Amino acid sequence: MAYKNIKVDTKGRVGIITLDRPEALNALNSALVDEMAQAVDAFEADDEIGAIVVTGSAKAFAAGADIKEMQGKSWPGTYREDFITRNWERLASARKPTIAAVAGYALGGGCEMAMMCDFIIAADTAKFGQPEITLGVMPGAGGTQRLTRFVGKSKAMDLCLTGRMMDAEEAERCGLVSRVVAADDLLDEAVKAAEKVASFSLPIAMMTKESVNRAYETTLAEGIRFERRLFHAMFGTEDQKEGMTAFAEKRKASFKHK
Ligand code: CO8
Repeated sequence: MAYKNIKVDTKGRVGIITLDRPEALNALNSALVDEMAQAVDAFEADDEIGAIVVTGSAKAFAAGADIKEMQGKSWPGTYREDFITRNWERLASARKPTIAAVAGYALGGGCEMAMMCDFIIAADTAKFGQPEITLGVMPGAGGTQRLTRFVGKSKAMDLCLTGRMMDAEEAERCGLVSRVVAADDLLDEAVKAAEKVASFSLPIAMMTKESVNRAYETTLAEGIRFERRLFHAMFGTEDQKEGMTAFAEKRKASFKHK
């Protein structure tokens, strides 16, 4: 598949999607969002892939939706074509685990794209923000929703209403990112984490992801019930037998279902 706005690579069982519009700090245009969906489709269908890393450049993960593409748009055209977001949620709906590796700017749609991944590893150079208000609009791809669930109302309101950026340290402190690493090590660290995830049983990792995500969609009692159903079902897998037998035999588990 020939992509124009992203690059796609693999390392072992890790699929790597790199946003690649250096002339525009990886601003997300419609074509890029469509290509992202295609790349996710391809990795999801590939039995050799167990986890996906999404990354950008040293200067920008993505500086937001492409303002020059959006500038002349009008309503109801945006609504009718479901402008830019028609394939947007494909990354969020990936069933295989996904990790965002963020260096530099992750603004607007860039921050929203990172938040669609299962977790974010940030370089110490990362800057997150929802500056849409400075452009006369508001976040349109999860910024008011995912950000609020991840960092709470006060911080989300602060970022969305002032349009200010927060650095990696603040992002880690408020729970938006799982860890901060040196910029030079970002991709290695993200791929290492993805390789670790991909070394486990894939169906177990997928169910774990599904269960954590359920926490954002349901009540605690229903979420606990959902978790328990999956947990009990895992005892029907060979990988549960292998994982627990390997522990008892003091050896490394070799999971069958990758
Ligand atoms: N869109 C289009 N082009 C951009 C964008 C963007 N978001 N960001 C940067 N560029 C371009 C610049 O125009 C410039 O191009 P040129 O060289 O042709 O003039 C080039 O990238 C380099 O940028 P700068 O010269 O501005 O670089 P600086 O280092 O001086 O500044 C900043 C970096 C601070 C990141 C600055 O570029 C900036 O403020 N960018 C815009 C950030 C922003 O407002 N983002 C939010 C966009 S709105 C949005 O994301 C809405 C989301 C709704 C749904 C999204 C679904 C995908």
